[in-house]
Amino acid sequence: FIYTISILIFTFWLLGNVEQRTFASSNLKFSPAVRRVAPVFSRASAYGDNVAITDHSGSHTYRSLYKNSKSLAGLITKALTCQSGDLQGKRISFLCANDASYTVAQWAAWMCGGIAVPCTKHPPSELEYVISDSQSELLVAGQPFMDTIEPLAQKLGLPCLQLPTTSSLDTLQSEDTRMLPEENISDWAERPAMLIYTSGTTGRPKGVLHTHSSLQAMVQGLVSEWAWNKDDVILHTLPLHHVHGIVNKLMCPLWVGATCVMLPEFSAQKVWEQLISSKSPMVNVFMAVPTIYSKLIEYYDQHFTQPRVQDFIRAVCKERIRLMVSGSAALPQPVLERWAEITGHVLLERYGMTEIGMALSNPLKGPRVPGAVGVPLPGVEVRIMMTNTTNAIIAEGNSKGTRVKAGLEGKEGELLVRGSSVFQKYWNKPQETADTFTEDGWFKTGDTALYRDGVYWIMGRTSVDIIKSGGYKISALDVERHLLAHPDITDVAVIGAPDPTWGQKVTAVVQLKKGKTLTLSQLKAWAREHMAPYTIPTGLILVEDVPRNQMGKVNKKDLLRQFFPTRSD
Ligand code: MLC
Ligand code: AMP
Repeated sequence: FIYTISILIFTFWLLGNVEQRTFASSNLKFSPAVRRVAPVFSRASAYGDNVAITDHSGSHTYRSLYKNSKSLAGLITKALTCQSGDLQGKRISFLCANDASYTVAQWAAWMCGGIAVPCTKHPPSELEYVISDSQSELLVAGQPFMDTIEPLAQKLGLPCLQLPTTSSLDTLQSEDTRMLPEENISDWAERPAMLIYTSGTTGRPKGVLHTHSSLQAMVQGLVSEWAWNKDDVILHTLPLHHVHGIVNKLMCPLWVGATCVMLPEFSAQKVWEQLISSKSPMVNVFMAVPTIYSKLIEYYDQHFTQPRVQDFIRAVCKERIRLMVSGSAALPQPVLERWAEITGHVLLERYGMTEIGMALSNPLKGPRVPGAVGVPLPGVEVRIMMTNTTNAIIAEGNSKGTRVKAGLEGKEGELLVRGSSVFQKYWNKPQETADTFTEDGWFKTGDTALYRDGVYWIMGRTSVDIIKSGGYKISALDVERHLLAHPDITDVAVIGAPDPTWGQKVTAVVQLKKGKTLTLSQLKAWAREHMAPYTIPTGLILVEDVPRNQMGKVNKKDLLRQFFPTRSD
């Protein structure tokens, strides 16, 4: 008996202490607990009159968000003349400001069983692409966007619903909400929930389909690791068409009954005002992309020059704020260090992606290693694979630990991810979906990573054609496609020039038609009509010839070395 107990204890010890052990042939297995899956709105009744969101129009309780979403859901099912009320799988595109109306539209889409497709203020041609590619059946326009959405709805022959102003969401009335399926749906887990558009290396943006199950896995992983609770108040300043803004900063607080203070857009001044304001609700959680922290530091250095003010800011941030997170792009060490000086907070850096939610995170408690992204979140398995033909596994781990193959310690490879937060598929793109998974179900992130000193490090993208600027992922090839439509451009190569504030700067190396001239401001003015704002080049280099090899390919690494020698090498 003692012998058996000893074997059991030893086995548990081995499972719990897999750090840095040599590879055995079997995989590390992670079996997540069986979860009951239900959308975030189903928890609203438990939080009743707690404030869910404050925005420019005032406060919105959980009760009012729920009621108004239900009314909108009733209007949606009526507009789509759906007898059963269950719009299972139908896509509903919505364009709302960063305020309570966004959540009402999102919850309404889910209450009628549909798929929420969040849109953002892009030029009409780009918006039309998302609406058409997702085959949306109905459009919802928040107050300021009816003029943008209505013409598209007419062009595409789609019904369109207009929301009242955010301060009068309570006036939303639906004749009959009894038909709504939300209370009768029992199969939420595998139901598709949201399509988020993201850039790939090639082609136009792809719709990443998440189910209610994968969304809930993302939310629950973060709620438990970062100790979200109902007393939290988060300041929200991010766009609402990407997982960072949608899941980490909006769904997580609403999941636990906390409060989300929403700013209409990022403004360094407004963020500082909110962070140090003593008006209730007082912010105690903040999350942003590195560019935002850079911009906040810049504002601080310009405006808060008096030592007494600086002491006050540091004291308030230290005392009131419990968590400050950075992600979506690599956090430069000078930013981390300066932020710690200013606020007393060592930013918690984590790593994620539209297709997988958050995968790796530094700890809430315990040492945060500058430049590293920590270890896998609960429910997430990761691998680092050699990218040469051997396809050898360098390291493999989960939240309990990581094993490294002997002799390959510290080697770089492609990061692969598996787990319940991974997306289901790219919308209508079976080949791309198949190509991005290994045969045994690992998602290939396209990021280069290594495992050293007990933590993971992201070393950059495998492809030079993916640019990260301000936390946005941008396809260089998609930008080139747009720029080639410019009447004076004959050839172009787009590269991501290193930039201390933005991470990378979208830079166009352009060959013009004979006798033509082009300035950066002219190019920007032209591009505003056609391109999403953050994809517009902020650097322009005119060349006689875009250098191409015999295969007609541009060597972008060479171009980067040629034009940005000190910074890219
Ligand atoms: C833009 N500008 C640049 C530049 N990029 N100038 C120099 N170099 C660059 N790289 C210029 C613009 O042309 C414009 O000039 C001016 O700067 C302001 O640009 P803006 O875009 O209007 O800036 P701002 O509104 O201040 O927005 C910055 C930002 C925004 C950081 C707040 O980019 C943002 O919200 N980023 C977050 C993206 C995000 O949520 N990503 C998460 C993806 S999910 P002009 O002359 O035109 O005025 C994901 C997974 C995960 O990644 O892990 O989270
Ligand atoms: P997106 O496709 O917009 O969701 O962007 C995901 C990409 O952002 C990842 O594949 C990484 O390249 C990058 N990323 C996210 N977080 C980090 C981080 N902490 N450090 C470095 N890169 C990051």
